Amino acid sequence: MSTCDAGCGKHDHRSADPVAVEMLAIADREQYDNQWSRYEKQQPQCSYGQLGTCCKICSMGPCRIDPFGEGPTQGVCGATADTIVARNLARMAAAGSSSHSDHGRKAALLLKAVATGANTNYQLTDTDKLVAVATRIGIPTEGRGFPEIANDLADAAINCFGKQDDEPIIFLKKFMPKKRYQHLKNLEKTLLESTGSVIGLLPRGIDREAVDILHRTHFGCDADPLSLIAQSIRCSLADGWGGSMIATSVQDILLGTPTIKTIKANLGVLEIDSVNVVIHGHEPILSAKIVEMAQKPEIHQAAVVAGATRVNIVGLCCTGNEVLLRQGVGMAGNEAHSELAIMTGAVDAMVVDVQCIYPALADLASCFHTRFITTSDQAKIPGAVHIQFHEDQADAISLKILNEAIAAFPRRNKNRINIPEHTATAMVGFTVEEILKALGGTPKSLIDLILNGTIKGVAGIVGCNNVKVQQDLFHRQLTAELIKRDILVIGTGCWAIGAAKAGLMDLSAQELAGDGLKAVCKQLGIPPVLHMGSCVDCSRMLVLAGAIADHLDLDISQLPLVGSAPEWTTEKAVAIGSYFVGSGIPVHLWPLPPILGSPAVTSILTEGAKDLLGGYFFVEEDPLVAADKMEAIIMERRAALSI
Ligand code: BF8
Repeated sequence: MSTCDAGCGKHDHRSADPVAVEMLAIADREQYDNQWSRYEKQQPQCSYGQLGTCCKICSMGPCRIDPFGEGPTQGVCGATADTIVARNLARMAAAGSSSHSDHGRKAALLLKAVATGANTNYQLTDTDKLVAVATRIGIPTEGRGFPEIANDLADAAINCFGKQDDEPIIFLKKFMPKKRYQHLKNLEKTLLESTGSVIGLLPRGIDREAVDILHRTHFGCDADPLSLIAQSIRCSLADGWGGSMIATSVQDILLGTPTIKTIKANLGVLEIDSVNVVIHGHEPILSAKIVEMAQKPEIHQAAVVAGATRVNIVGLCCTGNEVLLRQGVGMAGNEAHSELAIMTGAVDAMVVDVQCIYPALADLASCFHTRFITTSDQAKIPGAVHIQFHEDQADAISLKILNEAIAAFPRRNKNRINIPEHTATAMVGFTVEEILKALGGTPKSLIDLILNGTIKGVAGIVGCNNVKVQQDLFHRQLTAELIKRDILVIGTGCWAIGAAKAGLMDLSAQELAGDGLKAVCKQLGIPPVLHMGSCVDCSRMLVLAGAIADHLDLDISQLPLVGSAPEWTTEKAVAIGSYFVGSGIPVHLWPLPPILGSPAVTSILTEGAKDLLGGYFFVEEDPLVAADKMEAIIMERRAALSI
């Protein structure tokens, strides 16, 4: 499987990244199992699953509905394709929201421990952000000490997870722009009047909305697609404006708010003479500490004694994004690079926390000297070395992990080392704070540029890699096409890593932008594609959208903003897409979500949502056509605002 389907022999249809192609040639030669080879063995994949019409919620099933009318039209209990698809989608949103939010919970609990002095391994690093977030939430700050403020903020955040009253969670209430909040409140009222039933959209509790989905999708409960989708949106809003917002805000307070910096991206960040430690997963509470501890003289000394020049920490996926933005750590790659990194033979340890970690990494690591180290009781993988992480022993555990990596270094097989040379340069760290700083402190100049048409609008992109799409191809083509059309592109996650690897975050990418965007980027000294962080940092995009909306006294659904999740893979991406839609932003998706087996669900998400929420989903396979559609949405919104 080394050339394209058309047999042109010129490119590898598995990846658009030449570095990955180089590694895949080695994988083919050495017959290393990988996601592409396993995908091939899975063919043909189940079409009921692809359409979303398989139900295995009770033991009378599994039941399946053929949407083309061949066979039964209901499951044993009478569930239709519409019910089954809506329930499956709701469960995806619940799982995705729970992953982000549980991450946020851990950050909030750590903030509490630091504030009370129970944890001395971490500090209140960004007290400006602490005061800013506390003020926004309505916590008094005047004349109070930082630990006291942090304690109240931690309590407010923790309360968002477990409170039992019906009031919307405080983070959403205070961060969501006024008009959007009011719109959702009014919509709840209108839906109650028109349907006679309660259809809630504003989340009451982060945990509660996920549990609500597990309850209502249990055998014999909610069968109504509209009600199920509304709850999916509500649960996802609890993620975006709650769990993820808490994760981002608290991590900034504890670890520092990222600032603009220039880094290197791709497998070339691995160093032949260094102890290479790849940190992979999502929660920077551990990975940021590993980066910090790697600077200790005793660690450097131990590496030298083992025969290495130094310890070189590099990132993968979203925990990589976190330390990339805060600590300037090189980025080895996105999701589809995780196996390729180990195949270089130069990774001495891969240290993982939670989410997006292939269990296959344990087997692959065992073919090399690589120590594959799991650290979370929530992500244990057979075959891995498990070193349990405890926040209150973070320094000591990080040192232990680093010493494992150093011990592995002398066991490298030099004949099996293949580090691709290439890296791209990327300017990263565009938090809302940094964007506003570059623009003179307020969103006004960005708004003026949008109003006068120099920038047509803003596209927020998030996304993974998905073996069904040529790695990074959609990310590269869509992004390049949007900036060419004077659309500023911001985003997070594995999309951001793909864009960085492609050089789209280098200053030289200014030349690829349309005249208006190019001039702005040159004047500000920034690239036309802005890295805002990890997937929980999609909350930064919400804050930016909210700042623009409030400044103009408009609803987000009126702004020339559009979202995309190309190459999406995970349930977390379903949650992100859903909270964008619930926040009033249309979202492009590729590959197809598992909803097409239900005409009702498809119609609600692609059409009904537009009328009710302003945001909606659309699918498009071709990156250039996707760019056309995204531009058309921006132009439609501009026209409605007469700009
Ligand atoms: O957290 S690491 S594969 S899920 S994009 Fe996608 Fe990448 Fe996972 Fe979002 Ni981030």
